[in-house]
Amino acid sequence: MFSITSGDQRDLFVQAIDTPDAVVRVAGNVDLNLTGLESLPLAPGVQILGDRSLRRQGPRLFTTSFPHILFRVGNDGDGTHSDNVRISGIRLQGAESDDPFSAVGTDDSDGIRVDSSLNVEIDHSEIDHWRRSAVNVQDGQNRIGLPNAGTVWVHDNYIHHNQHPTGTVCCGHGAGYGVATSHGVYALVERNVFDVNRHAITGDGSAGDGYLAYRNLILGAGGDNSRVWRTHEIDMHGRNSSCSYECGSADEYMDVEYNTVWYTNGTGVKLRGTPSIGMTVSHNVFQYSHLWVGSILPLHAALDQTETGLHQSANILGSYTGGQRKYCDFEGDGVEDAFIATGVTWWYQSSALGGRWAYLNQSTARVADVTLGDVNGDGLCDVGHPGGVFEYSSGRRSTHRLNRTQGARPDARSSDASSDMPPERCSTWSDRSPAPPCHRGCPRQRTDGDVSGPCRCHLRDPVGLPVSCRPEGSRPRALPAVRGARHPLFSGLP
Ligand SMILES: [Ca+2]
Ligand SMILES: [Ca+2]
Repeated sequence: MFSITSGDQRDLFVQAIDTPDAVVRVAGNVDLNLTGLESLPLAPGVQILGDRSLRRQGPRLFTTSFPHILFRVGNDGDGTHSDNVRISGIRLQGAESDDPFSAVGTDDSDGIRVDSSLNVEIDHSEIDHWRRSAVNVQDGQNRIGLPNAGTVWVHDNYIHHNQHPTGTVCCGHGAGYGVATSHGVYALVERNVFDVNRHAITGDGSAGDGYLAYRNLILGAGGDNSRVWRTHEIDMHGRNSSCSYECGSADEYMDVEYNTVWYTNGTGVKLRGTPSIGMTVSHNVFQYSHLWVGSILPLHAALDQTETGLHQSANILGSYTGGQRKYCDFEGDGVEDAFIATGVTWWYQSSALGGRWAYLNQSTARVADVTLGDVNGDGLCDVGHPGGVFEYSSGRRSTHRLNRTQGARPDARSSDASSDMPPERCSTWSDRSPAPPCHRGCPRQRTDGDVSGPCRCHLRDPVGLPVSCRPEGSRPRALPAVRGARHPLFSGLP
C-alpha cells in the first residue's frame, strides 16, 4: 500500500505503480506533475485509486510534455503483460491544447496504453487532451478475443478533448480517440461520456478487432478531421490501404447498443469495410433524423457503411432531449443536479464532479414521465417513474429489475449499478452473444486468470476504494449542504 498525499511524491508514485499488487492511493487534493516521464509501467495487480471521499473529482495527474505513452499496462514489444490493473477516480490530463489543429503534424500521445493484459479496469476517471488516445488497447500477444471481450473494461469515465486532425484540408496523419482498439483486441466501453474527440471509439480493423459499446453518451462537439470535414464518432476501419482504409476486412464484431449520440458535426457510426462477424447497431438514440448517409445526400446521418455487415434495428432517430430537465440532488452535496433522459438512459449533471454528466440508469422513461425526490429518506434523490421508483442511493431497484443472466444482452427494462457508485467489478463472457458485465449477485471474490469461467467480482466502495464488503446503501459522507442551489454549469450540451 502506497499513499500519495502531495505533489512532491512523484518518485514514490513511479516506484509504487511498478510494484506488483501495489494499491496506490492518491489523495484527492494532489496535483501530480508527470512532465518528462514516458511509458511508466504499471506492474500486474496494481491499482491506482484516486481518493474521492473529500474531493469527488479525484486527484489530477498531468503532463505538459507529450509522452508517446504515459501509463503502460503490458508491452507487446517486450512480450510482457500486466493483468489485474485498475485505474479509478483520477483526472489524467495530457498537454494537447483546446485547439485541435495545434496537433497537426505532431507525434501521437496516449494517456493509457493496454497491451495484451487481462482484467483491466479504467473507471470513474476524467481522461483528456491526448493527441492519440485517452485509452489505447492492443493485443499483440493474442490473449484477448470475443470470448473474453470484457476483460478490458472502460466505464463511467468522462473522455474529452482528444483530437488530432489530418490537416487543414486533409491527408496527413490523423488520430484523436477516446478508446482505440487494434491488433486483435476487444474492449468493453460503457456508460462513458464522450465529447470533443475526433472519434469517440475506433478500431483499426486488424484481424480479431472489436468492441462492445453500451450506454455511452456522445455529446455534440469534436470530430475535427480537417477545417473542411468533420468525421464520425464510432468507427471501424477497413484494412485495405489502397482505399484509404475505407474498404476490405474490418474485423471482427462490434456491438453498439443503448448509446445516445447527440453528435451532429458528422456521422454517428461508420463501418469502413466488412467485418467477419458483423456490426450490430441497435437501440441507440441519434439526434440525426436520417438513418443512412446517402450516395449524394445527406452527407451525414446516424449510420454509414462502405461495404456490408452493419445490422441496425430499433434505433431512435431525430431525438435530442438534452434541454428537457428536472432538478434534484443525487449525491447529497446540497446542490441540485440536472436530470436528463435520452430515451434509452438517464444521466445527471453532477455538481460534486464539477458539472460532469454521470450515468444513472437504463430506461425508456422520459423527463416528463418521472418525478424526482428523496423517496427513501437517505438525503439522496430517487426517481419515480411509471413502473415504480429507482432508488439511486442504495442500488436497490424496486421495479424494472431483471435477473441478468450470463450471455444476456443489455435490456432496456433492466437497471444497472449507478454510474458514480461502482460496488464491484465483474465480467462474464460465455458465447458470441456478448453481455455487459454482470452486476449485483456476483460471487464476492476475485478469481483472476479464468476468463471463461463464471462471473468475477471484486467489490469496491462508492469512492473507488476496495473494501471487503461495504453494506449496500452506505455512502461517503456528504459534503456541507447548500440546499436549493443549482449548479451553474451546463457544459457539454448544446
Ligand atoms: Ca449535487
Ligand atoms: Ca433517496
